[in-house]
Amino acid sequence: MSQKRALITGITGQDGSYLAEFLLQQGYKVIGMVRRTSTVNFDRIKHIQDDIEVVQGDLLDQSSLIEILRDYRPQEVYNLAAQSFVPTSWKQPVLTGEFTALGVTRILEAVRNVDPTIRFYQASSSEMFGKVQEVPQTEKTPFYPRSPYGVAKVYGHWITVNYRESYNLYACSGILFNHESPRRGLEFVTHKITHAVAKIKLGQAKDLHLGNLDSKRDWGYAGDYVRAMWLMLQPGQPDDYVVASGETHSVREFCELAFDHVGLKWEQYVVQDPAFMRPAEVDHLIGNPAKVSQVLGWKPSVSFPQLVQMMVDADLETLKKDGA
Ligand code: NAP
Ligand code: F7E
Repeated sequence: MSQKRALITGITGQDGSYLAEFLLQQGYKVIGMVRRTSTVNFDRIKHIQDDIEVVQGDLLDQSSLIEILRDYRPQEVYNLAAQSFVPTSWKQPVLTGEFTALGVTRILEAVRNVDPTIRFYQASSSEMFGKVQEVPQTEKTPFYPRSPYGVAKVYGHWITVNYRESYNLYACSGILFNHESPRRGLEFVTHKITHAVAKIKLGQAKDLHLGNLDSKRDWGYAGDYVRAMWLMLQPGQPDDYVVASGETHSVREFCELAFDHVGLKWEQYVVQDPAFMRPAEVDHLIGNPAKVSQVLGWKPSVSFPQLVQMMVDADLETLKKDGA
């Protein structure tokens, strides 16, 4: 049998790097789409760079998407590229809409025109639930997004469903709750906390400024969540799935565990800073992973405390190496 080919948009991001590793292990040829920048930013994929094919393209540029699909003929496309930081979506709402919303239509159009047998994964988000209408959230919970990012993701979700229903594409929307790792961008709250904990422990920082400590998230490990993306593209029929741990924890609890892990008390270091509060908040997310577990057999392998410890340990190690 010939080798399967998968295209990943957003391969330089957290999830793209884990998904690429996972697909290589499954024997795929992995094609990663990257946008042109004046300096390359391959930090997360440099260890697998020789094993993957990197191609230039941009979600803003329709013809680049069509050309990549024509040249590489993937059987699976994972659309992970997006402007993914929620606060930036208030500062750059139009750009966020272009990447995160309309970008999905551009790539779906490319799929439809070049090869409608391609199986398509859309990276949807629990941010679509926003001001939650139901607890816990399932595939049937109505959306109420609370940021331009959340609104853009709702568009991406529905255009994926619409192309499935209009053109019979094998298109799936994975509604993933927050997933983290040592490769998470430093601006997201989990990595911001673990990085600061490691710096404080090593005497390189004095405090940590955070916004809303009460907001609750359903946090999991990114390495587990990319497996769910692949599982969604394997069955006979496409469908949409919530992927979550089924547990919720506050930002305060995350701080407590992270500081505890290095023998410090979080209250002595964390400063609440209005600069990090959002114009509209998503207060309480908790997903119900029953469908993905029953239909696809997906289960997470890393618990919440293990995730926090993994991230703190990784930051300590990196900072020690950098200092040496
Ligand atoms: P991330 O680390 O921010 O990575 C985003 C990726 O998108 C980067 O590779 C970035 O490239 C690329 N990108 C941005 N704009 C692009 C454009 N116009 N054309 C081509 N590439 C572009 O995000 P992530 O955490 O891996 O998340 C992956 C996807 O899942 C995103 O769509 C995100 O919104 C969604 N999601 C994430 C979570 C989560 O908890 N992580 C949960 C639900 C959904 P550069 O390296 O050039 O910036
Ligand atoms: O915020 C609160 C903040 O930025 C989590 C993205 O991957 O997951 C992510 O979106 C919570 C929020 O992630 C700070 O107000 C407090 O309530 O880590 P975050 P997010 O907004 O949940 C979803 C599923 C995605 O799809 C997104 O792409 O933490 N918080 N203080 C803070 N957040 C940040 N960033 N920084 C703070 O100082």
